[in-house]
Amino acid sequence: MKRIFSGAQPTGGFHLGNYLGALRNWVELQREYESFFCVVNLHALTNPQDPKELAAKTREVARLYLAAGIDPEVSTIFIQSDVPEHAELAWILNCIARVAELERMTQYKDKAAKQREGVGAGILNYPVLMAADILLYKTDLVPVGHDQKQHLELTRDLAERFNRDYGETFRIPEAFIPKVGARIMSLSNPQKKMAKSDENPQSSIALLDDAETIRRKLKRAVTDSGTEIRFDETRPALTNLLTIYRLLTQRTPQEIEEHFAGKGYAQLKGELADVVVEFLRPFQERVHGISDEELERILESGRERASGIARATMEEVKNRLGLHGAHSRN
Ligand code: AQP
Repeated sequence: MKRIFSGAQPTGGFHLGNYLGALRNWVELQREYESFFCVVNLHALTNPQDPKELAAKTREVARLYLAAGIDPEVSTIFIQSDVPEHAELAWILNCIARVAELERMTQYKDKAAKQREGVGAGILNYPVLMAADILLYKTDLVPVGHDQKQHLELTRDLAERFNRDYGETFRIPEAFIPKVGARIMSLSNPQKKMAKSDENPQSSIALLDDAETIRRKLKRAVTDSGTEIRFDETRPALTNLLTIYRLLTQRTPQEIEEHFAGKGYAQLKGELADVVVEFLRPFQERVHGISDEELERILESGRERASGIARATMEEVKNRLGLHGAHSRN
């Protein structure tokens, strides 16, 4: 069975973009692939975190995976820092990565531009840790949103470089980027993607937002000029709202345009709010229905399964590099 690996950071409010761009596809793919879904808490350290909040968010993201439909009987759910091989392989890959190629990453450039007091080295090295996450599991497919495309290309380059220099070790992974929903845009600025790190809470709908907040955010969402409700690339704010509506109702663009013919933005926003609230209600109930004990049991069994594979890959990598510890000489 081929493998998939993906993850999300336990930072900020997990939003509809994360669900529609990534999580939704994990749920669909999990029965066709041996699946590993990680809460990437080491990635979260690239920005300052409150330790208590980070620990709580890490559990919350694991709950969101389960509530979305990740089945722990068929998929492995685990926390990145529980498997130390992620950081170990990241160091090794850092030694074959070039500073110039990391500096070319658009996400690094965007984040570096925003830092006032010097950019943390972790922000530059972020995609190398992501490469380690993926390569440790000899992953075939990585279901992610569009923003991760460039990082996945870097992962492939690092794997190919390692294989060329030290012998065939890593599988070269492919990205799985959905045709629709790979880039859900901010509600307050349709030129920017919906992001957890956005300082404006109005810009995204968090999966744990209550009904009133969702209605208010959608009511205030920016729109474009023009009145006709139709999918139109020249009207990105409207198209973003329609794309969310499309994915949650599973109706075709034609059906949606017919449905909204002669109606205005207020009607669209109101109906979209109903759809989002109805979608999130059972989802939120499931999040709160998972007991702490059950969650810990799932994460522990995930840690064990992930560790077994990660350890075997690291053994192979160390052998390739001549890093033999005392135990491996016996
Ligand atoms: N707007 C989006 N539309 C579609 N997919 C998205 N993803 C993120 N934003 C969108 C995908 O969600 C997965 C988890 O990504 P993440 O944890 O990095 O979330 P984020 O919202 O991107 O978080 P941040 O804190 O705002 O991080 P930065 O600033 O690093 O982007 C991924 O598969 C991602 O593609």
